[in-house]
Amino acid sequence: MTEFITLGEPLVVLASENQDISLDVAEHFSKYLAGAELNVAIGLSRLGHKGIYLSKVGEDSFGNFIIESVKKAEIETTYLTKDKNYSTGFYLKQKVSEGDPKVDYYRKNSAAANLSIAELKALDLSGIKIAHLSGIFPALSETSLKTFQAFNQKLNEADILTIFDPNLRPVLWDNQEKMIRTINDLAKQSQIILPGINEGEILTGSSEPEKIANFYLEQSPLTKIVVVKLGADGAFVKLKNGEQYFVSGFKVAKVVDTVGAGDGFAVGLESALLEGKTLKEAVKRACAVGALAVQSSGDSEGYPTKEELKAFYKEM
Ligand code: KDG
Repeated sequence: MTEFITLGEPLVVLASENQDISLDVAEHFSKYLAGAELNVAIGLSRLGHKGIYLSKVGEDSFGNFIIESVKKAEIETTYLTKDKNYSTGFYLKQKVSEGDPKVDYYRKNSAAANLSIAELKALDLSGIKIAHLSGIFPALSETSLKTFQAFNQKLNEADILTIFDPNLRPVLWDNQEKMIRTINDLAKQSQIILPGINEGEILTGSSEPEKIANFYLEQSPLTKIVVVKLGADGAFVKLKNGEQYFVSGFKVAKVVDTVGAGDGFAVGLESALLEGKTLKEAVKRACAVGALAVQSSGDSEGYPTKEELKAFYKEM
Protein backbone atom coordinates (compact mmCIF):
# COMPACT_ATOMS: atom_id res chain seq x y z
CA MET A 1 0.00 0.00 0.00
CA THR A 2 1.48 3.34 -1.10
CA GLU A 3 1.87 5.62 1.93
CA PHE A 4 4.08 8.53 0.96
CA ILE A 5 4.85 10.75 -2.01
CA THR A 6 7.61 13.19 -2.80
CA LEU A 7 8.46 15.49 -5.69
CA GLY A 8 12.06 16.47 -6.38
CA GLU A 9 15.06 16.52 -8.65
CA PRO A 10 17.07 13.30 -8.76
CA LEU A 11 20.79 13.79 -9.20
CA VAL A 12 23.91 11.74 -9.60
CA VAL A 13 26.66 12.81 -7.23
CA LEU A 14 30.31 12.27 -8.09
CA ALA A 15 32.12 12.38 -4.75
CA SER A 16 35.87 12.95 -4.80
CA GLU A 17 37.86 10.12 -3.25
CA ASN A 18 40.89 11.95 -1.87
CA GLN A 19 40.27 13.99 1.25
CA ASP A 20 40.69 17.78 1.38
CA ILE A 21 41.72 18.12 -2.26
CA SER A 22 40.10 20.91 -4.26
CA LEU A 23 37.48 19.81 -6.80
CA ASP A 24 39.52 21.75 -9.39
CA VAL A 25 42.27 19.14 -9.26
CA ALA A 26 40.50 16.01 -7.95
CA GLU A 27 40.86 13.11 -10.39
CA HIS A 28 39.06 10.17 -8.81
CA PHE A 29 35.36 10.15 -8.02
CA SER A 30 32.77 7.63 -6.83
CA LYS A 31 29.26 7.74 -8.21
CA TYR A 32 26.16 7.75 -5.98
CA LEU A 33 22.49 8.56 -6.21
CA ALA A 34 21.41 11.95 -4.79
CA GLY A 35 18.73 14.62 -4.67
CA ALA A 36 17.28 15.65 -1.32
CA GLU A 37 13.72 14.42 -1.85
CA LEU A 38 14.92 11.17 -3.43
CA ASN A 39 17.18 10.64 -0.42
CA VAL A 40 14.07 10.81 1.76
CA ALA A 41 12.19 8.35 -0.44
CA ILE A 42 15.14 5.92 -0.29
CA GLY A 43 15.34 6.19 3.49
CA LEU A 44 11.62 5.62 3.94
CA SER A 45 11.70 2.64 1.63
CA ARG A 46 14.68 1.16 3.48
CA LEU A 47 12.55 1.30 6.64
CA GLY A 48 9.79 -0.65 4.90
CA HIS A 49 7.47 2.11 3.62
CA LYS A 50 6.02 2.15 0.13
CA GLY A 51 5.92 5.40 -1.78
CA ILE A 52 5.95 7.36 -5.01
CA TYR A 53 8.79 9.49 -6.34
CA LEU A 54 7.60 12.08 -8.81
CA SER A 55 10.14 13.59 -11.21
CA LYS A 56 11.70 13.63 -14.65
CA VAL A 57 15.16 12.68 -15.97
CA GLY A 58 16.84 13.01 -19.36
CA GLU A 59 17.27 10.18 -21.86
CA ASP A 60 20.90 9.68 -20.86
CA SER A 61 23.15 7.39 -18.82
CA PHE A 62 22.61 9.28 -15.57
CA GLY A 63 18.85 9.17 -16.15
CA ASN A 64 18.98 5.40 -16.75
CA PHE A 65 21.13 4.92 -13.64
CA ILE A 66 18.64 6.90 -11.56
CA ILE A 67 15.56 5.05 -12.81
CA GLU A 68 17.19 1.65 -12.27
CA SER A 69 18.38 2.64 -8.78
CA VAL A 70 14.94 3.97 -7.80
CA LYS A 71 13.34 0.72 -8.97
CA LYS A 72 15.94 -1.28 -7.04
CA ALA A 73 15.09 0.76 -3.94
CA GLU A 74 11.48 -0.43 -4.40
CA ILE A 75 10.07 3.04 -4.87
CA GLU A 76 7.21 3.45 -7.34
CA THR A 77 8.44 4.91 -10.66
CA THR A 78 5.11 5.38 -12.50
CA TYR A 79 5.60 9.15 -12.27
CA LEU A 80 9.35 9.17 -12.87
CA THR A 81 9.49 9.89 -16.59
CA LYS A 82 12.16 10.50 -19.25
CA ASP A 83 12.35 13.51 -21.55
CA LYS A 84 14.74 13.49 -24.51
CA ASN A 85 14.78 17.30 -24.69
CA TYR A 86 16.72 17.79 -21.46
CA SER A 87 19.59 16.26 -19.46
CA THR A 88 19.75 14.72 -16.01
CA GLY A 89 21.38 16.92 -13.37
CA PHE A 90 24.47 15.92 -11.42
CA TYR A 91 26.86 17.42 -8.93
CA LEU A 92 30.42 17.11 -7.69
CA LYS A 93 31.09 16.80 -3.97
CA GLN A 94 34.42 17.32 -2.24
CA LYS A 95 35.56 14.87 0.44
CA VAL A 96 36.50 16.88 3.53
CA SER A 97 37.90 15.96 6.94
CA GLU A 98 35.79 18.64 8.67
CA GLY A 99 32.66 20.69 8.04
CA ASP A 100 30.38 20.77 5.02
CA PRO A 101 31.89 19.78 1.66
CA LYS A 102 32.11 22.12 -1.32
CA VAL A 103 29.67 21.17 -4.06
CA ASP A 104 29.44 22.14 -7.76
CA TYR A 105 26.05 21.76 -9.44
CA TYR A 106 25.49 20.86 -13.10
CA ARG A 107 21.70 21.00 -13.17
CA LYS A 108 20.61 24.20 -14.93
CA ASN A 109 17.61 23.60 -17.23
CA SER A 110 17.63 19.92 -16.28
CA ALA A 111 14.75 17.57 -17.07
CA ALA A 112 13.37 17.95 -13.53
CA ALA A 113 13.50 21.75 -13.79
CA ASN A 114 11.16 21.37 -16.76
CA LEU A 115 8.56 19.16 -15.09
CA SER A 116 5.34 21.04 -15.78
CA ILE A 117 1.93 21.25 -14.12
CA ALA A 118 0.45 19.32 -17.09
CA GLU A 119 2.54 16.32 -15.99
CA LEU A 120 0.69 16.18 -12.66
CA LYS A 121 -2.67 15.57 -14.32
CA ALA A 122 -2.75 11.77 -14.09
CA LEU A 123 -1.49 11.72 -10.51
CA ASP A 124 -3.36 9.29 -8.26
CA LEU A 125 -3.00 10.17 -4.57
CA SER A 126 -5.14 7.39 -3.16
CA GLY A 127 -3.75 5.84 0.00
CA ILE A 128 -1.09 8.55 0.47
CA LYS A 129 -0.74 9.66 4.10
CA ILE A 130 2.39 11.82 4.02
CA ALA A 131 3.95 14.11 1.42
CA HIS A 132 7.56 15.21 1.77
CA LEU A 133 8.28 18.62 0.23
CA SER A 134 11.48 20.59 0.09
CA GLY A 135 12.60 24.06 -0.95
CA ILE A 136 15.03 22.68 -3.55
CA PHE A 137 12.58 21.67 -6.28
CA PRO A 138 10.78 25.07 -6.40
CA ALA A 139 14.19 26.80 -6.61
CA LEU A 140 15.07 25.11 -9.90
CA SER A 141 13.04 27.27 -12.32
CA GLU A 142 9.84 29.28 -12.73
CA THR A 143 8.25 26.10 -14.15
CA SER A 144 9.23 23.98 -11.15
CA LEU A 145 7.96 26.66 -8.75
CA LYS A 146 4.53 26.61 -10.43
CA THR A 147 4.49 22.79 -10.50
CA PHE A 148 5.41 22.69 -6.81
CA GLN A 149 2.58 25.11 -5.91
CA ALA A 150 0.02 23.11 -7.91
CA PHE A 151 1.23 19.87 -6.33
CA ASN A 152 1.04 21.36 -2.83
CA GLN A 153 -2.51 22.55 -3.51
CA LYS A 154 -3.53 19.05 -4.68
CA LEU A 155 -2.06 17.58 -1.48
CA ASN A 156 -3.91 20.04 0.72
CA GLU A 157 -7.17 19.43 -1.12
CA ALA A 158 -6.69 15.69 -0.56
CA ASP A 159 -6.00 16.37 3.15
CA ILE A 160 -2.58 14.70 3.07
CA LEU A 161 -0.08 15.51 5.82
CA THR A 162 2.48 17.85 4.23
CA ILE A 163 5.98 18.12 5.67
CA PHE A 164 8.24 20.89 4.35
CA ASP A 165 12.02 21.08 4.70
CA PRO A 166 13.23 24.54 3.54
CA ASN A 167 16.53 23.00 2.35
CA LEU A 168 17.99 26.38 1.41
CA ARG A 169 20.30 26.27 -1.62
CA PRO A 170 21.25 29.95 -2.19
CA VAL A 171 23.15 29.20 -5.42
CA LEU A 172 19.88 28.10 -7.03
CA TRP A 173 18.25 31.50 -6.44
CA ASP A 174 18.71 34.83 -8.26
CA ASN A 175 18.92 36.65 -4.96
CA GLN A 176 18.57 36.04 -1.23
CA GLU A 177 15.54 38.27 -0.78
CA LYS A 178 13.54 36.28 -3.37
CA MET A 179 14.67 33.00 -1.79
CA ILE A 180 13.51 34.07 1.69
CA ARG A 181 10.16 35.41 0.48
CA THR A 182 9.38 32.40 -1.70
CA ILE A 183 10.46 29.75 0.80
CA ASN A 184 8.47 31.40 3.60
CA ASP A 185 5.39 31.58 1.36
CA LEU A 186 5.74 27.90 0.50
CA ALA A 187 6.37 26.88 4.10
CA LYS A 188 3.01 28.39 5.09
CA GLN A 189 1.28 25.81 2.88
CA SER A 190 2.56 22.87 4.96
CA GLN A 191 1.45 21.36 8.24
CA ILE A 192 4.89 20.49 9.58
CA ILE A 193 8.00 22.59 8.89
CA LEU A 194 11.57 21.35 9.48
CA PRO A 195 14.05 24.26 9.32
CA GLY A 196 17.68 23.78 10.32
CA ILE A 197 18.76 26.33 12.93
CA ASN A 198 20.98 28.20 10.43
CA GLU A 199 18.25 28.20 7.80
CA GLY A 200 15.78 29.40 10.41
CA GLU A 201 18.00 32.37 11.13
CA ILE A 202 18.23 33.31 7.45
CA LEU A 203 14.48 32.87 6.96
CA THR A 204 13.16 34.55 10.11
CA GLY A 205 15.99 36.80 11.29
CA SER A 206 16.17 35.05 14.67
CA SER A 207 18.66 32.47 15.91
CA GLU A 208 16.41 31.37 18.79
CA PRO A 209 14.60 28.08 18.07
CA GLU A 210 11.44 29.24 19.84
CA LYS A 211 11.23 32.48 17.84
CA ILE A 212 11.81 30.59 14.60
CA ALA A 213 8.95 28.22 15.47
CA ASN A 214 6.66 31.09 16.48
CA PHE A 215 7.32 32.89 13.21
CA TYR A 216 5.75 30.01 11.26
CA LEU A 217 3.08 28.99 13.76
CA GLU A 218 1.76 32.54 14.02
CA GLN A 219 1.65 33.31 10.32
CA SER A 220 -0.03 30.21 8.94
CA PRO A 221 -3.36 28.63 9.88
CA LEU A 222 -2.19 25.41 8.20
CA THR A 223 1.08 24.96 10.09
CA LYS A 224 0.62 22.84 13.23
CA ILE A 225 4.15 21.84 14.16
CA VAL A 226 7.65 23.29 13.71
CA VAL A 227 10.72 21.16 14.40
CA VAL A 228 13.96 23.16 14.41
CA LYS A 229 16.96 20.92 13.66
CA LEU A 230 19.91 21.65 15.96
CA GLY A 231 22.49 19.26 14.48
CA ALA A 232 24.30 17.16 17.11
CA ASP A 233 22.27 18.95 19.83
CA GLY A 234 19.01 17.37 18.66
CA ALA A 235 15.89 19.37 17.90
CA PHE A 236 13.41 21.88 19.28
CA VAL A 237 9.73 21.13 18.81
CA LYS A 238 6.80 23.52 19.10
CA LEU A 239 3.14 22.83 18.45
CA LYS A 240 0.31 25.19 17.58
CA ASN A 241 -1.25 24.59 21.03
CA GLY A 242 1.85 26.08 22.68
CA GLU A 243 3.41 22.79 23.80
CA GLN A 244 7.19 22.86 23.30
CA TYR A 245 10.23 20.77 24.17
CA PHE A 246 13.81 19.86 23.24
CA VAL A 247 14.79 16.37 22.09
CA SER A 248 18.46 15.56 22.61
CA GLY A 249 20.69 14.32 19.78
CA PHE A 250 23.10 11.38 19.58
CA LYS A 251 26.89 11.61 19.90
CA VAL A 252 28.69 10.46 16.77
CA ALA A 253 32.26 9.12 16.96
CA LYS A 254 33.31 10.31 13.49
CA VAL A 255 31.52 12.56 11.04
CA VAL A 256 32.33 11.36 7.50
CA ASP A 257 29.91 13.41 5.37
CA THR A 258 27.21 15.84 6.54
CA VAL A 259 25.32 15.91 3.22
CA GLY A 260 22.04 14.01 3.49
CA ALA A 261 21.77 14.33 7.29
CA GLY A 262 18.81 16.73 7.07
CA ASP A 263 17.04 14.36 4.70
CA GLY A 264 17.84 11.53 7.14
CA PHE A 265 16.15 13.58 9.86
CA ALA A 266 13.00 13.73 7.71
CA VAL A 267 13.24 9.96 7.09
CA GLY A 268 13.25 9.27 10.82
CA LEU A 269 10.39 11.63 11.55
CA GLU A 270 8.16 10.58 8.67
CA SER A 271 8.71 6.82 9.05
CA ALA A 272 7.83 7.02 12.74
CA LEU A 273 4.69 9.07 12.04
CA LEU A 274 3.63 6.53 9.39
CA GLU A 275 4.01 3.85 12.06
CA GLY A 276 1.78 5.75 14.49
CA LYS A 277 4.54 6.75 16.93
CA THR A 278 4.15 9.88 19.06
CA LEU A 279 5.68 13.13 17.83
CA LYS A 280 8.38 12.92 20.53
CA GLU A 281 9.34 9.39 19.47
CA ALA A 282 9.33 10.50 15.84
CA VAL A 283 11.71 13.40 16.55
CA LYS A 284 14.00 11.05 18.52
CA ARG A 285 14.11 8.71 15.53
CA ALA A 286 14.75 11.72 13.28
CA CYS A 287 17.85 12.54 15.36
CA ALA A 288 18.95 8.88 15.22
CA VAL A 289 18.73 8.63 11.42
CA GLY A 290 20.46 12.02 11.08
CA ALA A 291 23.31 10.72 13.28
CA LEU A 292 23.62 7.52 11.25
CA ALA A 293 23.60 9.51 8.00
CA VAL A 294 26.70 11.57 8.82
CA GLN A 295 28.77 8.43 9.37
CA SER A 296 28.93 7.39 5.69
CA SER A 297 29.83 9.05 2.41
CA GLY A 298 27.17 9.15 -0.25
CA ASP A 299 23.98 11.07 0.45
CA SER A 300 21.70 8.21 1.48
CA GLU A 301 24.10 5.30 2.10
CA GLY A 302 24.00 5.72 5.89
CA TYR A 303 20.21 5.48 6.27
CA PRO A 304 19.31 2.39 8.29
CA THR A 305 17.14 -0.64 7.77
CA LYS A 306 14.77 -1.49 10.65
CA GLU A 307 17.35 -3.89 12.09
CA GLU A 308 20.17 -1.33 11.87
CA LEU A 309 18.01 1.27 13.58
CA LYS A 310 17.23 -1.16 16.41
CA ALA A 311 20.93 -1.97 16.80
CA PHE A 312 21.78 1.76 16.90
CA TYR A 313 19.26 2.39 19.72
CA LYS A 314 20.72 -0.57 21.68
CA GLU A 315 24.27 0.76 21.36
CA MET A 316 23.28 4.24 22.59
O1 KDG B 1 20.27 17.12 1.11
C1 KDG B 1 21.13 16.43 0.25
C2 KDG B 1 21.22 17.19 -1.04
O2 KDG B 1 21.88 18.38 -0.81
C3 KDG B 1 21.91 16.45 -2.15
O3 KDG B 1 21.41 15.15 -2.33
C4 KDG B 1 21.89 17.17 -3.45
O4 KDG B 1 19.61 17.66 -3.86
C5 KDG B 1 20.71 18.08 -3.66
C6 KDG B 1 20.93 19.50 -3.58
O5 KDG B 1 20.18 20.22 -4.21
O6 KDG B 1 21.83 19.95 -2.89
